[in-house]
Amino acid sequence: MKVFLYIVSCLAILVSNLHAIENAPETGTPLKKALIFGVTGQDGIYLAEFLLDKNYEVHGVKRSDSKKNANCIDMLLGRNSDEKQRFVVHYGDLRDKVNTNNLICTIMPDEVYNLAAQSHVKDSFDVPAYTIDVNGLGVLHILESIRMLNTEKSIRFYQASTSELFGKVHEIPQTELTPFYPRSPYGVAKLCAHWISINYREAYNVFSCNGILFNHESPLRDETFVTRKITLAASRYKYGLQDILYIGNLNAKRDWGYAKDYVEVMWLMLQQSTPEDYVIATGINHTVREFIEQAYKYIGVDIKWYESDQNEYGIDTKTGKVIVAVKPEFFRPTEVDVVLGNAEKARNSLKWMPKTSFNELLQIMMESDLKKISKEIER
Ligand code: NAP
Ligand code: F7E
Repeated sequence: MKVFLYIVSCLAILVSNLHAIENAPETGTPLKKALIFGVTGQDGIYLAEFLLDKNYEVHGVKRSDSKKNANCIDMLLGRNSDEKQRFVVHYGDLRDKVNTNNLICTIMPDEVYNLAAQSHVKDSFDVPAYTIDVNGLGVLHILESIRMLNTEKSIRFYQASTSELFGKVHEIPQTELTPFYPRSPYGVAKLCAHWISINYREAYNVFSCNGILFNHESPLRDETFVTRKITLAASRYKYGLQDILYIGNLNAKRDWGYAKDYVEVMWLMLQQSTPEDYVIATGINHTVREFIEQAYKYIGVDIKWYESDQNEYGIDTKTGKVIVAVKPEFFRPTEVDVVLGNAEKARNSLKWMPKTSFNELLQIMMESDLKKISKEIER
């Protein structure tokens, strides 16, 4: 009986401790340490912010010459107080395995998020070897460090996989079981990363998860990606700073979500009892043409399209002037024509769903860029 009571009281303490951990205040001693490769990127900034809000100690790796999102990095550093260094920036490059190993060895994080990549699909055709070096081999360097340091049990690993793996799609919509057919050096490099992450999970029990994320955008999206290129062009048009938006394939279809919604699910994957791969998407897709029409509609401009393919152009129905024109230089040697994700597994297992609709995303991006351009004019 005594033994039974002892076990019951131990269990009660354990359960109350677990409850305390789950409901731990958002301030106080940090619960966990995260290491983010690619902290200066769109997702890196949002993820760092998200984890700091969860009271993590966040270590971000940036390349020494990176100027990307410098104001956001400063803002995150501003959250440090004298007593608490909860956001720390380290210099690094995924191509340097000594650097990667040293970072993991000295920080000894609980969670590693690999968001670092040469992430421009079109650029990857110009720098294929570099892209494979960073996006493929770079991931191996992280996994090998985790293994060599015998930290398979203590470190959980997130790999930024991508809908670009589906490329020339075998089925619509795409799930975790859809076969891959990448269409660019970027996609091929990410396929290597995807499989090496699965291989280290199966061979060495590394807790590694691939998040197969479909396109996600925000005001922090780099200006060379199509959504941001469009919201900036429409905003400049409104203020008379840009006449024509030169664009590539108008008919490509993407499943666009909001980056802030997507970083939450990266974290959720690493909180599960088993490491798995998940498709993350909204389940709705739009053409580049639709994105342009909606962005210009936001500033009160309707577009009428003329001609087709590489000669296509759009005019402002009020003024009759050309405001969009297709330029062959923005086309890719091989294109991913259409992607559409089915995130049912994430919905059922992680209880995750995107919160932001396509129209809300467009509004967030347009508002931000209109503000940015009007401020630039004031200066
Ligand atoms: P991003 O804005 O282009 O950020 C990429 C990050 O990687 C930057 O911090 C960049 O640092 C860093 N980086 C580049 N080369 C590096 C190297 N050699 N060593 C270390 N760091 C390096 O990309 P994102 O949109 O945030 O995407 C995050 C990750 O998700 C990427 O891996 C991307 O491929 C993947 N992904 C993105 C999407 C999407 O729609 N956004 C969808 C699926 C998957 P610098 O500041 O030095 O350039
Ligand atoms: O292109 C077409 C282009 O460069 C979207 C990365 O985050 O998401 C991103 O890759 C579509 C393509 O993104 C222009 O041909 C037309 O069909 O914005 P994007 P992406 O290639 O889909 C995936 C999931 C990732 O993993 C990547 O890291 O738009 N398009 N005209 C254009 N694209 C660009 N960039 N510029 C144009 O002028």
